[in-house]
Amino acid sequence: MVSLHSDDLRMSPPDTNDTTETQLEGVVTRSTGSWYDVRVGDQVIPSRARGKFRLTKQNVTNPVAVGDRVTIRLNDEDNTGLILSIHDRTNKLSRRAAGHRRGEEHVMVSNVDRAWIVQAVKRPQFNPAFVDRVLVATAVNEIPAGLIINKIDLLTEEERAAVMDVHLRYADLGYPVITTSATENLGLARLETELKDQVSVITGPSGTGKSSLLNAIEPGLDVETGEVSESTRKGTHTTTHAELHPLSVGGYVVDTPGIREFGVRDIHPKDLAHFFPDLRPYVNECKFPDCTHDHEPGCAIKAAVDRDAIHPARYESYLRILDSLQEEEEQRF
Ligand SMILES: Nc1nc2c(ncn2[C@@H]2O[C@H](COP(=O)(O)OP(=O)(O)OP(=O)(O)O)[C@@H](O)[C@H]2O)c(=O)[nH]1
Ligand SMILES: [Mg+2]
Ligand SMILES: [Zn+2]
Repeated sequence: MVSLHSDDLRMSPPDTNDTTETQLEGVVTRSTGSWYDVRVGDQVIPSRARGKFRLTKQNVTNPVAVGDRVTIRLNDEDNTGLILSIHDRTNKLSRRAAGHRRGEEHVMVSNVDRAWIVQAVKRPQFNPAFVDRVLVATAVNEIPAGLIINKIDLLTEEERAAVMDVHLRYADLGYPVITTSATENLGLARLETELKDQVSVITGPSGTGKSSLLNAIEPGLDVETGEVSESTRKGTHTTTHAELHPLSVGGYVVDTPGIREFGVRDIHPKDLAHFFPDLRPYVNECKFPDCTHDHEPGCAIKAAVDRDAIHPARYESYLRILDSLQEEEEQRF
């Protein structure tokens, strides 16, 4: 029980008919926009958020994110909660919002130990630019990241070399890479070992098999999965909300909705190369100290690309992200 005169309570909406109040601490496991599932012990308490969160965080589409630790006030009558405060986050994974709130920050998840990027070998087509954008976003937030290459059962002999190339490209950069098939039960023991006792988030384009992988290692979850369209070879956006699931081996995984394009934000263009571990070693060797590694003469990064010390696809990703960040800068000033 908490005194009605505490600062926190004075700021909350007036309650006329209750005299006793229970405050509880929990973790947000699911958010639908206006309601949040908050897990407190073994219980899940549907909760709303205080209006002040929306008012104070104007550039964020979602002031409360899955993974947040929160204090709620329990309404004893209907067993719902009101989120009073969000505890400090250890980290967060954010991207640029799309649609009508374009450019704003969308916090996908907070307080995670590792982020896994899922790509399919095909259906949908492997997208290295997507991988590189998520790797930048995780590097900015100091979240360790790894790559899952799923649907390896679909690989033909001729396609194997190209997948090996991608595998080595990221493994050489120091990222853990796991090849899996959710349907043929390949690589799942390794995946389970990596997820054990960690709080992980799984992200990637729609249809790559994020939810299928979760069901394969934890059948009891019975998460909904959907078909990949025959005509577009893309997923059909089956998972609509991020949700934190417990694993019986220990730990938690956050399944997230498929993303069309992972937009990077909040990086000054001149800092971008620091978040590419393969570009970073050269940044101080360029002729101009403010080199953007794009068009400038005497660029050490371009020289490294020319002698194959940097993979051209990675440099291409760098240039595309640089472009989007410069565009964002121009709009801001
Ligand atoms: N052949 C094959 N198909 C797979 C594999 N994993 C998933 N699929 C299929 O791919 C389709 C999409 O799977 P989902 O798990 O719904 O994909 P998702 O990434 O969760 O998609 P969203 O929720 O829309 O973001 C389903 O038809 C799955 O059966 C795999 O390893 N091999
Ligand atoms: Mg899904
Ligand atoms: Zn340069």
